[in-house]
Amino acid sequence: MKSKQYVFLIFITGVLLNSLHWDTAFPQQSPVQDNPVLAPEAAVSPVIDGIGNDSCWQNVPWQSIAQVWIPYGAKVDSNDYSGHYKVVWSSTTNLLYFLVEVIDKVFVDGFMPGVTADIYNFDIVEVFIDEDKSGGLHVFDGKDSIGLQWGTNAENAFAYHIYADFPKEGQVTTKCYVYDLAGTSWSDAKSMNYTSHLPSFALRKTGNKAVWEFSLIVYNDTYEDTMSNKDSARVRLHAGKAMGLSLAYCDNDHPEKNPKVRDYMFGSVWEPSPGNFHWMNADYFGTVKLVSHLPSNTSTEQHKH
Ligand SMILES: [Ca+2]
Ligand SMILES: [Ca+2]
Ligand SMILES: [Ca+2]
Ligand SMILES: [Ca+2]
Repeated sequence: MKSKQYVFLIFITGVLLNSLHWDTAFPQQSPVQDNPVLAPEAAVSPVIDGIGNDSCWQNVPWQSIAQVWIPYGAKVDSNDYSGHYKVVWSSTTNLLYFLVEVIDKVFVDGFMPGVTADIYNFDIVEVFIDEDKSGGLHVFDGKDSIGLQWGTNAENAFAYHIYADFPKEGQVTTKCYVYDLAGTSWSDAKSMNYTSHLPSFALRKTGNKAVWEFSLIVYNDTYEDTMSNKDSARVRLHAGKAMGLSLAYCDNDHPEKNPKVRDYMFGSVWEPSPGNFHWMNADYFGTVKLVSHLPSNTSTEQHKH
């Protein structure tokens, strides 16, 4: 009995020392989004104007976009970048709605498809969604070894890269360009224009704060851009539905440099080193669960910012 107690004491001491060591090694753990993120139903859909004063956004907790995926684990000053988001849904419109708020020292735009550097080298928001939460690779409709390395269905999950020119101070833009990669291999890689997947969009800039407000159609993995009836791949949203979901922000603070190269990529969930796996693999996505209402004990504080 005594020796058992002794072993237990050793064990507990080990656990405590280990946790102390953990805190020392990672003194300021960056927050992650809730697991799962609970998305309440919007009784009234938001007005898409880049202002988060709609009733549906009230009392919905912010979800942090604070993990540094590129360069992995880098320390970043909060006035260089900080960002967070909210998500709700509507059974009436059958859409998801996002509100994304970012503080960024310098906003960099000027992206032109096929002309400038790739879209992720500009200040953009990314939404990663895996409708059936299957996880897995989602780069190409690959066969054989390509399929093993890059996936057998590019639409297994979507990596929406959402670009818009920044409007003038205090102004709003409703024009965006949404991109993801598809095709059967790198030699056949296609730049898909998925702008139509966001039926409404607004980006407003005030000082060093930018607010994105937009709706998103949810498609399942049978989606093909060549479909004559894309609605056949559209998912009916309902309370209780769980999906893979993460958000990210690519940050470039150097408008003078050409070609553009992003400084950082931030994500809403943890990724293992060396980071930046979401564009390839839905295994790393977080989870959103659609609910009718948030539980009444949900904090309305911005507890993670
Ligand atoms: Ca609004
Ligand atoms: Ca920045
Ligand atoms: Ca999937
Ligand atoms: Ca920036």
